[in-house]
Amino acid sequence: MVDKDLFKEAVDLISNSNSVLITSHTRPDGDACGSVRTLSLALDSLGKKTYPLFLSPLASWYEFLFGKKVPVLGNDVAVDQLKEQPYKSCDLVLIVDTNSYVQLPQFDEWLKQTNKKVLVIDHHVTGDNLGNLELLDTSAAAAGEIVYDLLKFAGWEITEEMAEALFVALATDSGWFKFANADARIFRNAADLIEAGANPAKIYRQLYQSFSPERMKLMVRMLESLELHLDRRLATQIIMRKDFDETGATGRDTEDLINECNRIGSVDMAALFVELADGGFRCSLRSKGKVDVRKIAQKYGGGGHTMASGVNLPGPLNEAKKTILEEAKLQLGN
Ligand SMILES: [Mn+2]
Repeated sequence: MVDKDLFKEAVDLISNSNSVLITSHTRPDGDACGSVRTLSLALDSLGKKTYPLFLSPLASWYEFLFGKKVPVLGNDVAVDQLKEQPYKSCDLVLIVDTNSYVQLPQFDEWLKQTNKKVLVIDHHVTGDNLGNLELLDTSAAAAGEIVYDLLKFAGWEITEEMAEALFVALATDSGWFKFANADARIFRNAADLIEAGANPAKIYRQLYQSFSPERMKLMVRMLESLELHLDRRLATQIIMRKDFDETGATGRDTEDLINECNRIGSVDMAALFVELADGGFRCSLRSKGKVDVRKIAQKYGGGGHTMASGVNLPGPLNEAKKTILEEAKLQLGN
């Protein structure tokens, strides 16, 4: 739990602000989307002007959370436009579900030179201390849990819409309440949110039964690339640019696909390599507990959690794979 004094400071900071820019990490996941949505709604109802902004497009299955499209930096808003209205008059920047520059591509340039107040709400162990004030709780399974704690502390009304968005944050960051972070606290919070109006069956359908055919085809490609190493304890999978071209899927369609091969019993660690436009690879890492994938990601400039991390590696593919294989070997032995 975040210290009560810090919650008080955060409530004061928000209360004293008029216009708030709200953002989260690139490749926004359910926690990022649910937390940004909830904070926007909460601050709207306090009479604040809110400007949610994403740093890359969100996956289609999170769109139902938002009444209207949230602008994406680089697509709808150029970085230079952050110096203009309406962003110019924002007197608070709220960053949720990350505290790292590397997770805020392009936005970081602006952030480094702005003198606006910054409030960070995050549950990651690693961070660059981006905030003037930071609500950090590494025991929270999702940043949405800290947002929920803040709303309860402040006594702000939690509407049905907010309960739904928070439920999405909790459910997705815990793999629908099945990862190791699914503790009693998250189940209690989830129960509260259901009582506040969140509908789990409806949300499940929106999140997990709404694939596009293109995404399904991309998943097939990925599964075909499956290789097992280190006595079948490390699984690697690959998605190349041509897989996107030939299936019609886009980058945002890769979210969550990494978790598929963790269904194999012998697998302790999984790595998914997604080829980037510059020839490098976005490498997502998952562990079932024996490997600390954050250590690996951090060593190469990435970050995340013990059991779920990500890092960008230079190409070619063989070199990127070799790097991960060597690191996995160090921790798994063999
Ligand atoms: Mn999160």
